[in-house]
Amino acid sequence: MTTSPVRTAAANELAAKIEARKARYGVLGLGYVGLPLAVAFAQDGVEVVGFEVDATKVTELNAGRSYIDDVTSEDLAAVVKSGHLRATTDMGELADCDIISICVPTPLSKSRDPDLSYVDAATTSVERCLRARQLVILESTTYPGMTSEYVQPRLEQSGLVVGSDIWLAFSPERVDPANHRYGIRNTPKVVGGVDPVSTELSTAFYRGSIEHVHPVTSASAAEMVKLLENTFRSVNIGLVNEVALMCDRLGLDVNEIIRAADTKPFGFMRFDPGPGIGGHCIPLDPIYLSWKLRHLDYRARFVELAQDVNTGMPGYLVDRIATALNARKKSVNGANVLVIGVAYKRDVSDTRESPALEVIKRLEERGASVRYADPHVPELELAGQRHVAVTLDETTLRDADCVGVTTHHTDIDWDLVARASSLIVDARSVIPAGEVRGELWRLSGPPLVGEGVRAAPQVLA
Ligand code: SAJ
Repeated sequence: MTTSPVRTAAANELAAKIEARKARYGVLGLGYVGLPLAVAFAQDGVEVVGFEVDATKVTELNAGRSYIDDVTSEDLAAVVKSGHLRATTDMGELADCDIISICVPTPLSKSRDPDLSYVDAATTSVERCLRARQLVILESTTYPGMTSEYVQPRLEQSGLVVGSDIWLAFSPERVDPANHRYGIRNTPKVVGGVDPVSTELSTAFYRGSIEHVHPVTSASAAEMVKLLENTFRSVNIGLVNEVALMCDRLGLDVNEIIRAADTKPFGFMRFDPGPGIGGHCIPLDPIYLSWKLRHLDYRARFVELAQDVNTGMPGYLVDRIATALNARKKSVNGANVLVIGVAYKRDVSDTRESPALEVIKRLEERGASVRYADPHVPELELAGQRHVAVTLDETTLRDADCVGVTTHHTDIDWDLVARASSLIVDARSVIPAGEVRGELWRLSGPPLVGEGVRAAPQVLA
């Protein structure tokens, strides 16, 4: 690695360690972001120490048992066995790490403001062990400016100076749960330091195990990149959800419209309407942006509008279920409703912010008796009540007055659901219409009934 005149001797010392892959790496927070990161670097021979406040997770990890869907126990056990990865609850060991990535949650508080308590606790742990020649990289999604305005002053209380004694950067996580095509190594990594040397050192470090690293000019820029990415998704999902509401009033099947628009080979990117948005990112991250901008006397209108539309979808779906029942002279009150899929998206087991939970809550408030089926979520706690998933079989389906589809896992037998259900409200357009024996309602458009569907409108020659 070439030495840069801007660098201090301490920086060159760390740069040399990074180049020799001798820099000890500490990952603070071993969840869906931290664990894959720790394992990837450990697999490349970097000595990695994983830090977790949850002792149970530490025990599981050191026994080679993974609790993250995207990390196999086999991969984890191999790096634990080789001694390249070890987990601990002892934050004091951060002092021995040359590079520290902070991968802790950044949820919202009850008042829907940024909840920085996890980052605050992590920063305190780092502060207590801070020494010269350490590089700290924040990966937790946050508002633009947080790394330089909040974390940097905290670290410099030690008297160490960022940019000469220690270094500080932000690098947004880009983990897409259940995405088997893109993982840590082949997902380009954006990184921005609070100073040029911090950018150089963190870029060099990540390049050791990540194929493409994209440096930007500041930590704030890197923070904003992440928020653009997730706001882009929230707004586009909000758009198609609003198109679903429009199509309902137009008597059109929104999924037919989207499939047709998606034939356009340029200038269109498909998103699909659904029961709302869940997960730890898309529903929350854009609010970090609008919150920050409000403090700069600016209203992030698209963020707020998308939020309004997306958070309105669970209620819309419940109303559609009520309409479908009413059409059969049944009411929601007293109806047996089976909800299929409570994870926040297909093929994951995570239920955080899942819109299906809001759907269940609203159905129960309207007097329905609700059961759920989800092969990825064996049990669920809702409003202090423990719900156990039912088996998705012919009996369960036949017993339901209405089946609501909220998560379209690929390992569910949707043909069975189509054949055995008398009434389906499908928020994911996953039910094969040709198999329907009862009545199928999608998010918009007239219901499809009987043995299969009404003949699709003839496309004019
Ligand atoms: N959803 C729709 N319609 C769509 C796409 C998604 O209703 O067309 C819903 C999903 O069902 C889910 C929610 O939106 O409830 C979020 O889905 P997602 O896949 O966009 O979000 P995450 O949190 O699983 O992962 C995303 C990553 N996903 C993709 O880019 C596909 C990526 O944006 C981030 O790396 C990640 O959030 C993060 O950690 O920020």
